[in-house]
Amino acid sequence: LATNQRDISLIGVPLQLGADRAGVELGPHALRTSNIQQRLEYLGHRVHDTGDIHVNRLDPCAPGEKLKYLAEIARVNAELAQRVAAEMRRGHFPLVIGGDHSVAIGTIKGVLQHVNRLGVIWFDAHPDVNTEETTGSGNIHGMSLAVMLGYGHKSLISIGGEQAKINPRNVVIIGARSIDPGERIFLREQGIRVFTMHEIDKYGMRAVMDEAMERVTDGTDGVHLSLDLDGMDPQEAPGVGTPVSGGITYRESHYAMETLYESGALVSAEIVEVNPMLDIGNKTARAAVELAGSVFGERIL
Ligand code: 4U7
Ligand code: MN
Ligand code: MN
Ligand code: MN
Repeated sequence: LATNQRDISLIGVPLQLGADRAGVELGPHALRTSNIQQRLEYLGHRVHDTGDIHVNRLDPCAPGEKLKYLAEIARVNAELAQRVAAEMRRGHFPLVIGGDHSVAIGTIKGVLQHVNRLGVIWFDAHPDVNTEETTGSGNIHGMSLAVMLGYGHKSLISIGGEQAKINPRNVVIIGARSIDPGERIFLREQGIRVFTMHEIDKYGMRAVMDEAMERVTDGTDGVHLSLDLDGMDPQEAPGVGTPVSGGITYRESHYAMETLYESGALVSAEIVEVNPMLDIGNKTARAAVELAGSVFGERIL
């Protein structure tokens, strides 16, 4: 059992407007019915399920739009940032369950109200650093990390104040294998450390996590985990909207989560992009809950 018991606040965000495929809005429900609360309570934590943030249903937006559903995504994330900040104010660990990856904007903006210098682990097949200028899809879930670095539409970067952003030195991306041309330039300009699948193959997850933890804890006051399930291999996590072959294995994923727990530096997390409508036998939701267990101290022995 975990010795370091926490108050964990679950915040559901059934948001799909940032992504193309329907179904990711059912992610919070799938994680709850896969017993995320019970799993964390079994480890000795107190879990407070604060319910879901309301998301409005909208008519399809115009084709070719470069920031699809911007207004509602900004509204939901502004509310999420307030909820996250309020949970941290009462000493709780915010665990946000999505929803598409645009919810990272609200989570991190909320965390930044409490933690000035925040390190970020971005576990993902994609770096999510597109902007209005570089995006091909117009989907905001492919832009959330850029927003956290201060690049993007005003209505997103202004949530929680424009000064609330992260330092590219303290961001690492783990598992990247689908990077758009504009994103490649952005990552290079920002000097962000990207551990592609090539690095994971070459050095192994242990060495990757050693360097990753060093970077995200260097001069920071806490670390945020942004866990996009498409970082895992689609054979082990098929229920995602933008699957990319050749991903992180089940065991490598757990090793990474276990390392985060052991660091004691984690202050917040989100689990995103689980799409039950594309899942096979609830495999992805189950993997997400099992990874959450490892993040909060679950061990084999
Ligand atoms: B996710 C993409 F073009 N880069 O911008 C885009 F490949 O949160 C995918 O990581 C974004 O799942 C994927 O639409 C966003 C695409
Ligand atoms: Mn409490
Ligand atoms: Mn993502
Ligand atoms: Mn992704």
